[in-house]
Order: sequence, then C-alpha cells, then structure tokens
Amino acid sequence: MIIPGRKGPYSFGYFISLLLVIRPFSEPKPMSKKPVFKRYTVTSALPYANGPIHIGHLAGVYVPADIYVRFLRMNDEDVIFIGGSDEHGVPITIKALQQGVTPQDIVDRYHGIIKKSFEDFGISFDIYSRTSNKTHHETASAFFRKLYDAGQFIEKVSAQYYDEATGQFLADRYITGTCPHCGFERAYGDQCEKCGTSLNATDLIEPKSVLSGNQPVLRETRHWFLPLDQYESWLREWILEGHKDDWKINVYGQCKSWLDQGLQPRAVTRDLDWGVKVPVDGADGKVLYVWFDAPIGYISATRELTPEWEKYWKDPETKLVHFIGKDNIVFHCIIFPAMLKAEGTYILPENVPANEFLNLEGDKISTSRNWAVWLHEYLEAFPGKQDVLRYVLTSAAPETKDNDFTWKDFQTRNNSELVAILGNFVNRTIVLTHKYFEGKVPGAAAFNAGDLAAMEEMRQIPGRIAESIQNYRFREGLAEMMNLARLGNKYLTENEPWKLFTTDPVRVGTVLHISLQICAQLSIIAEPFLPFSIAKIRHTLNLPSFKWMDAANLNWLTEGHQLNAPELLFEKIEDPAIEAQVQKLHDTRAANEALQAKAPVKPGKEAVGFEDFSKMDIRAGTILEAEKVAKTDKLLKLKIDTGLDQRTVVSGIAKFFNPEDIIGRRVCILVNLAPRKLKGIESQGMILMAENPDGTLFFVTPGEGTIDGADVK
Ligand code: B3M
Ligand code: ZN
Repeated sequence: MIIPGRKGPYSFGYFISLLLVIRPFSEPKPMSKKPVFKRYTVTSALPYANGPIHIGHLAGVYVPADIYVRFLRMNDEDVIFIGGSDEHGVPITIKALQQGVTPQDIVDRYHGIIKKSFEDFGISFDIYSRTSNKTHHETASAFFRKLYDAGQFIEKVSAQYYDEATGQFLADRYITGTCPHCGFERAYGDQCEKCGTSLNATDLIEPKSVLSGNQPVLRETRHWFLPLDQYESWLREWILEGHKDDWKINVYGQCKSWLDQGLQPRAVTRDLDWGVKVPVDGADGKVLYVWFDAPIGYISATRELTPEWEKYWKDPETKLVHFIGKDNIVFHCIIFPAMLKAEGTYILPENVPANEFLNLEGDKISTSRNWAVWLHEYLEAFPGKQDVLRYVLTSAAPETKDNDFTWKDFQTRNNSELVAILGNFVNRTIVLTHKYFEGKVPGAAAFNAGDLAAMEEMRQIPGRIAESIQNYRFREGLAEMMNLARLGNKYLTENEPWKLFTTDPVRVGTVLHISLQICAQLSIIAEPFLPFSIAKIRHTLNLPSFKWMDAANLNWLTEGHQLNAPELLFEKIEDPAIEAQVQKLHDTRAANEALQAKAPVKPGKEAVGFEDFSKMDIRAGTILEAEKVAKTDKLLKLKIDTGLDQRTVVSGIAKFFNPEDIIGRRVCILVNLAPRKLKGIESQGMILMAENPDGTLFFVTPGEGTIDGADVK
C-alpha cells in the first residue's frame, strides 16, 4: 500500500512530466498562413459620454475585449488595451440642451460614471481616456491637417438642412426622418440605427428638425469631404478578398453590402460649435465630424499612454483589433480605414469582431425609454457579483445574432452553473482537503483509468479555450472552461472520497490530489472570464497567478502544499431578488406608457392676428351620411348638415372610424375653405379633428344644446 503523502512510482508529477515530453502544450498553430504579430493594439468603442452604460455595452464590446486582452497578457504578449469616452458630436449637445447645462458639464459627469463602471467590472484598460482632452484635440487636428495639406479632401459648397426657427444647421442627430433603405421612421441624419446604413442627411425622407419639429430648409454651406468612392476598389480588395476567411460573417456581410451599393464622398466637417475645430482658415463655426475625430481617439489615447505609441500604430508587426457593436461597423471597417489609408503611415485593423445586439426581456435596449440594466444599478442590487454578470453576458453574448437577457436566465445560470457546478466543486474539494489532510495537498498514488481519462481531458482543455479566444468565440471558450468544472464535479461524485476515507485513505489522497489540480487549472483558464472569483480561488489554493503556457502542465500543486480556508465563491440568488428586478422593468414599461400618452405634443405655431382667425367660418354640424372612397384606405366621403346647407366633405379619417359608426355624430366644420377635388370628388369644407402625438384622431364635438349652423369662434 502506498501511504498518502508519499510519492509512488507512478506519481502525478512523474506521469505528467512524461506526458509533457511526449506532447508538450503549445498554442494551436493557425491553419492558414497568417502573419505572426509582435504586439497587439486592442481598442474598444468609445462610448458617448451622454449617459451611463448598461449590460448591452458590456456584453457586446467590453467583456469580450477584456477576455481577449487578459488572455493575451497571460501569454506574455505585448498588448495595449485602449478605451475612452467619446465626448463630441450631437449626442452630447442634445443631452446638454435637454438638461439645460453645457456640453462640458455633460461629458464631465458621464465620463466619471462610465469610467467607474468599467473599473467596477474589471475591464482592464491600459488607459481610459477622453476625446475632450488636449492631446486628442491636437492629434485629431493634426490628422485632419495632414490630409488637408495632401489634397485628400474635396472642398464643396453644398446644400445642408437648416432650421430656420433656431437659426442653425442640422447635423447628424439633430435631424431625423425615414431611412430610404429600410423605411425606419426615426433614422438619424448620419445613420439609420435600424439597418446600420450610413446616411447623408439629404437622403432622409420627410426630414424633421429635432430642435423645433419643423421641416428644415436647405441652405448652402462649405464642407470638406473624404472621397470614399476613390477608396472603393482598394476597400473591396482589402476586405472582400483579404479578410474573407478571418472576419466574422456578420461583419464581412455588412461591408460587402455597402461596397456593393457603391460609396459616396462623405462630409467630415460640421457646422457646430462643440468638437475639434477645423484647423483651416475660414472655417469658423465648423468642427470635425464626430466620427472623424472619435476613432482618432484610439491613437490619442495611445499617445497619452506611452511615448512609444508609434510602434502600436505604425509597425506592420502590430495586430490592431477593434471591438465594437454592429452599429459601428461601417465606421470601423470602411471610413476609419479609408482615413488611415489616406494618411498613409498607419497600419489597418487586422480584425473587427463586432457583435450583434443584446436585447432585454424581449425588447430592444433603449436609453431614452430607460429599458436597460444600468451597471451602477446592478451593483447596488447585487454587490460583489461582477463575475456573475460577466459570466451571464458571455454565455448569452450576441456573437452571431441578437440575443436576449432575461432575469430568469441570469438566476438559472448563477444557481445551476456558477453555484452548483463551479463553486460547488471548488468548495467541496477544499473542504474535504481540510477535513482529511489538514489543508495540505495530499500526494497521489496509483492512477486508475478514470484518473487518466480526467487528466487527458485536462491536457486538452487549455488548447481548446485558446483557440476559441483567438478566434473571438468567447462563449465557446467559456463553455469549455465550465466543462472542466463539470468534469471535476463528476470526478468527485464518481469517486466519493467521503465514503472511502476509513477504508482507503490512499485512494482519497489521490482523488483529492487530482481534484485540487483541477481547481488549480480552473484558477488559470477561468482568469480571462472571471477575474474576481479566480483571485479568490488562487488565494484559497495559495497559488501565484500563472501564465497560459502553464495551463496544461498539471503539476501546480505539490504534495504538502498548504491551502488556505475556503472562501465563498458564488451564492444562490433567491426569487425575491429576481422578482424585484422584473418588477422594476414592469414599472419602467408602465411609466413609458403613461409618458407616451401625455407627451410630446407638437411645438406651438407662429402668432396670428384676430383678423386672420375671424376669417374662418366654422359651424356646428351633423354627419348625415358616410361611405368609404374607393381605392383609398384613408378617405371617407361624408354628407354634412351645416345648418346653412347639406354638403359633401372628403375627410382623411377612414383609418380611425367606420362609416356606419359615425352617422349622426356632431362635428365642427370649416365651411369657407376653398373647395378642392380629392379622388375626383369635390370636398366642400373640412371637419375639425384633434390629433394625438401618436397620430390618432378624435372629433372636435360642439357642446350639447348647439344647433347645426351654430358659429364656432
Ligand atoms: N461613440 C458610438 C457608440 O457609442 C460611438 C463609438 C465611437 S468609437 C470610435 O456607439
Ligand atoms: Zn435603415
């Protein structure tokens, strides 16, 4: 019999060194002949500093980027992870207008809140900067100037929308209208958020000023355009041929569809007073378009981070990767690369692993409708549970299609996976080791077939996770990590060391030895995903942090190594906590509906004199007959008793009223409106209707006691 704590001829370490000799762990070799990179520049989209951030941001961009970067660091790669707030553009000035403060107030407030949320959730930026700072203004300005001096822009006087009521040009989000591509009614002047197409404001159907609600007029103004059409064939080659195999299908597909539609020159300056001033004489009152300056923010932040910034942006041996959401694809795959190409000294992104959107309980996440789980509020409700959210968001990451976050799923993943599998396994192993071996790692004796199978699996897992992460398949990597915890649980359950101790303590030693090695391996391979919990496991195991290359050596814990007391890793989330969150969303929905019912009414009109008003002859009347007008779904033909006569009126109310329901209805009618023909029928007047903001119509009814012909004034 081999006594626990003594090395047998086939000890764990011996066996593993043998395995290592036969097949040492190495990173999976890429299949294709891809260039090998010396360093990595990893960027994550710069969120607009016009509000706090929510789970959609984390799931789509920051958690995947953080997993990727943590993994690279564990591989001793030279990597910088860049983030920052996007503090320019109309999203900021609109928010300032709404709150009656300055744009600077807005960005100061939200930059702080956003930065803190990222820190709280362990998003391990090397720098989190902001685009209102001096370095950025200088960098963006110089970038523009270089292109300007090299004659890379087209200078054009063109007609742009202008709001006469407020006396200003309407750039980007100051104007909304119907998208000419997908028909979405609230597309912005620079982009349709529904179909992702990047637009010029003049493309919008029925444009409307966000400031006054008025239809804007066109007015001439001078701007600088990047001639994207000139980059089209180069972009086709670079993306459609060069990145066919390595870019995600959703990203490649969007790029292809834009390129197939043909690219147009795009204005890179705006008539606004908030932003980076256009560094050219005679450009007063003009700033750089926010999507021109924001991506340069990645470069500015790198300059701030290190004097050696150039090697991260100009050396072809650097791999540049942009993590973004799908609405940012055109800017990162078409416009920014065209800018970099025009500048001429920069490298291009090697990959742009954009995610789709995360929905919340079946509905699109929306800041304006407050339909979101805000990170700072999450932490108030679930303090210390950052990793739970990281875990759930990675498991449900919208990697290939939009996905849904539900509180029920959040609870299930916590209780049935993190608690029941990962937490339970680690905890049982540590507790048993304390119970039977005074918290010291027992030595392993002879291995049986089950032990060998477990170890073989352990040897495989790190390579599989590495491959998933390197290919931006973080869900898959996370699932592999959990498979190791599952394996551990199953191993413990099958071997039942708690039943064996009195009869076979040696076997118990071996089982716990292997189980502890699994815990140690978890503390390595789970680190990119669950950094907070992994720090606890490491502390309990009394281990340092390892490199990824150590993840398959299976020999982290030697016999006699002293463990610390177990720490609580995850705890069950009970129904009331989940119900409270669901209730909160119900309340939000109810509040939205109430708000919708009363606001926002149309802005008031210009004053008119009494003279003008009194010219209108409005009478009380009664509808005598009503019928649908053939071949339209809007119009009803009505016969009205006006007290003066009986006359025909054609009215656009068919969507709201059935003809048979309105016969006998009292109405107000403008009788001296010049007659006009609608669908061949002469309409002799107009029925007064009240219209709600959502477009529903109601009759304006004269009070009881009025007779037909009574004068409305
Ligand atoms: N601020 C849009 C967004 O937050 C924009 C990203 C800029 S990345 C350079 O979705
Ligand atoms: Zn659209």
